[in-house]
Amino acid sequence: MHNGEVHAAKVSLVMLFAALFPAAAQPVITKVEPPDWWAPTKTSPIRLLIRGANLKQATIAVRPPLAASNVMINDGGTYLLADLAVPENTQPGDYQLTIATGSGRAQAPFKIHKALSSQGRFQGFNAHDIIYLIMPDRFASGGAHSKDSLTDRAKPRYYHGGDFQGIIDHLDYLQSLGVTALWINPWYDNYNGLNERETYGGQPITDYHGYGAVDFYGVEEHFGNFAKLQQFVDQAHRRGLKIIQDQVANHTGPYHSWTRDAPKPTWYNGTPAAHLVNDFITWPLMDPYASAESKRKVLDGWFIDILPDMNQNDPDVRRYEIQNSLWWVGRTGLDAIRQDTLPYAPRDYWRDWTAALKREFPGINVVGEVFDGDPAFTSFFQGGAKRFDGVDSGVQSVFDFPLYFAIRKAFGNSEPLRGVPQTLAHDRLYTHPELLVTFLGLHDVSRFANEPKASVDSLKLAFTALFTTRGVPMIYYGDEIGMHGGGDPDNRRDFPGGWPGDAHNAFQRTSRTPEEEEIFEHVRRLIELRKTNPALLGDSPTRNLYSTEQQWVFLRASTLVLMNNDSKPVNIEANSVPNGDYIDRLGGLGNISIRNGHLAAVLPARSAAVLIRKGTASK
Ligand SMILES: [Ca+2]
Ligand SMILES: [Ca+2]
Repeated sequence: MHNGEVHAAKVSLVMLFAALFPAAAQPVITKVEPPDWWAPTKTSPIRLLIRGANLKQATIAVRPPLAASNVMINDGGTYLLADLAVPENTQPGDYQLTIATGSGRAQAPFKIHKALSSQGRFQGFNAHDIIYLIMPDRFASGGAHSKDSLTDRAKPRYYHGGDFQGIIDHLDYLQSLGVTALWINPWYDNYNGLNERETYGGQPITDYHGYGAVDFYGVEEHFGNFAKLQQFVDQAHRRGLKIIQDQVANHTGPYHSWTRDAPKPTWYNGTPAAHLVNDFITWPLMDPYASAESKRKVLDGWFIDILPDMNQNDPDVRRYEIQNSLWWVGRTGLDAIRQDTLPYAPRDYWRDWTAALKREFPGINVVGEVFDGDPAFTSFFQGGAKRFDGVDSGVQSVFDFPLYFAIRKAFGNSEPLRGVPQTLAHDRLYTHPELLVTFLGLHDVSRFANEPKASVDSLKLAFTALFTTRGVPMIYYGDEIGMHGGGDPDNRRDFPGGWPGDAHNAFQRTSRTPEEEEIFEHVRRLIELRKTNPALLGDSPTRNLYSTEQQWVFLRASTLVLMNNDSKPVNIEANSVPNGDYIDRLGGLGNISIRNGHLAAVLPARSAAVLIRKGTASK
């Protein structure tokens, strides 16, 4: 390099700095979070996170009755945090934010909306509901988004084109099945490029699954936009379907802008260059003898070494995340939240989070993901009681993974059916077993149909167990037609008929295969049975009457359930059965009369009977 070149390089650098940092640089606002709010609100003040440039020594002003205070600006002058009081008497309207420094001013709109009416919104789910889980990219395409380089249905880790409109287009189908609530996998805006940080076989992927947020206030453009999301929630509500949002407080996606410039040094637990890795060793979390050190990796470590871990011990992060949860509920009217990876964030965070949700939306509730087969562990995270650490998480429900494992083993792998009642025997550990969300499968595990001993009969039997035992049953999209699929991502195949030109359409009864229709009709009847017979609802009392290796007889109030998981017919005899005439509601056994408390019946191989005592059933 000779002198002329050095000189030229110096000049261009000087010019670049002049362009980026003029002598008296005006403040710039690039993003305001939350972007708007509502009134009246019980959450005041809210904490604004404003991103921009040249914010050093800035002041912030806003028209009364809103008022800004408690300003904090990061060293780089790229973030300003401020409290914003939203008094009870605030009228809806535009409240422009003005940021001023000695070098000038910048303004950004800030809207206060009229708070949504709670009529038919913020409902929570309860023991009467039946949940249906949809991975929005994989259910149905309503054509909201034109194909791009990230969309390729031949690639299992690319976007496939499903969207909110596709779900709206199939609400009839969901109603015909009878479900009452939809859990939708995350709709946060995820990275708009190929994810080169998480690769499989050297190949980059897309974050079609939604678990890698790059904007907690954005809607993934492959699924639609915010207006379409509001339309979806409203249309679902009009049909009596509740909406459960999938939220992720533990981490962001690897491409979030905070990884390059965080609002505070303590925003994440660590940095992309220096952080712990989550070791998934969770048991110390419920151990009264555990040291803080023994829990550090699982609480602060980055998920699969890739996903930046949010630091909820920083009060500003805590408020940011709580407000973000409130914002989605308050701006869309949705009904409940499914929270990802509950054990990996501090328990006192969940306490504060659920308290804030209850304060603003008393009807809403939460189901937390605690992916563990031990009810001693899963129950530890259910709220309703203070545990040894003095914390009541306030989390109303957790997924019943222990029951899931027992059901899969018994019906999917011909292991003893006894494992199911034995798992339920641990219900004393839960504060509210009737609110546990029960399931045969979901997006993180292989499909039931791929179990070694799975058959149409065993899947139907598993569904019978799901819909006759306590809890809030959930169906993973496609399990109601017996969809196949191995581990992630094969378990996330497109629902047949969801895309224009699909060769097979399982949404339409007339075009389902006989096998699909047999399973669908069985599930539909079980849902109908549960809805019309309060004895089968999640909170109805249960009494075991008879349990052997492969047979089980139990009573749900006035309803008698018999199961045979053996490969041959068996003679079942049970005593202490309430006398009366019982109507066979599933078929296959016939009506029976019980006298002197004695039941004797022959159950065909891999079958169940649901019998309702005359004069007590149906509403
Ligand atoms: Ca995106
Ligand atoms: Ca964490």
